[in-house]
Amino acid sequence: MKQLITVDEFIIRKQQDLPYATGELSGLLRDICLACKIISREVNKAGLADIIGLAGVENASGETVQKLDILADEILQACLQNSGECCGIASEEQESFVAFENCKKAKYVVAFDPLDGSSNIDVNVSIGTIFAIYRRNSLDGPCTLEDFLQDGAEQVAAGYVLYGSSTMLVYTTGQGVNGFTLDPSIGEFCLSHPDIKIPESKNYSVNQSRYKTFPEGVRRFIDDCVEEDMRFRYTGSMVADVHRTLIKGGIFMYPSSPSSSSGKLRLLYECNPMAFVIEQAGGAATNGQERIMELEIQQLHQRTPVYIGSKGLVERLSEKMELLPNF
Ligand code: P6P
Repeated sequence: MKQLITVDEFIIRKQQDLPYATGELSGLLRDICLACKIISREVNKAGLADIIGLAGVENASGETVQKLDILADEILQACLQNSGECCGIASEEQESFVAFENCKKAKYVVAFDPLDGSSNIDVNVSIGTIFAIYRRNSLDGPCTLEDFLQDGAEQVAAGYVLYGSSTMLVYTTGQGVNGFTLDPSIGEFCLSHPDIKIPESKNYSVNQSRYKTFPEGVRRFIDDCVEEDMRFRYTGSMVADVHRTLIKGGIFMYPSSPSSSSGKLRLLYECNPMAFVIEQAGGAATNGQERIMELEIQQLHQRTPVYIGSKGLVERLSEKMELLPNF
């Protein structure tokens, strides 16, 4: 039988490789895993319980919120507040950040999208949780907004949990990318994809229905993808589309448009964490001109165009955009 390594064991082994590690980050990662195991249980029974469907309220981005979004947000906030290693959180589902009065001295803040792709919930398409962990910059006392407005390059850890045909955790602490599959029979994330590297391959993923609204460079790049018979896949769930891009290779794109010059996806809790994972797997992530993880962030829910995936395709896309005018 293949050796079974749980994420807890993996984190402890990795921590032993980091002499300066004092265990707080490891503890925080384990608490995020606990929250996502609970969310996975709720997502997997959603079709059975009367918690599916719209909650009738709007989130900070003005999008109609599904009940599971609220539940996932509450579960993550509760687990992080109880962890003792987190002094505050920022969530897609909450207008402002939340400072944990009971953890004023904790070293880390966490930003997350509790349930990304929620428009897919009632059609049973994969959805996911995305998280980013930063060291706080503020001194002891309640965390501040500036603790969350750090460049993506300052992330100490980031990753996602995909609630798909199986529930999978993928994360990085800056020493490569590893994937863990949840074994529901023992309630453990088990190492299934060690040291993931993104291949170069001819796949592209974009909401083709918005083709006419894309910058000219993006349209020319897509024309080349079609001309070269590249495989096209798009689910409308960022975690599922980026995870497939990580495993199979290719490029995921959410461009700007005349109606949204910054695109749709959020820098803090969607694009930066995904960029950290993809770069650590050997890929690239840009907004068409600049590296995602070097973009200046001024608001919690700030949006950015994003082009992320295999380095070769991201570079080809960026060259097209440099040569051709944008909006
Ligand atoms: P569109 C889901 O609502 C989401 O935030 C991402 O998960 C996904 O990539 C994107 O929006 C899909 O947006 O405009 O293609 O439906």
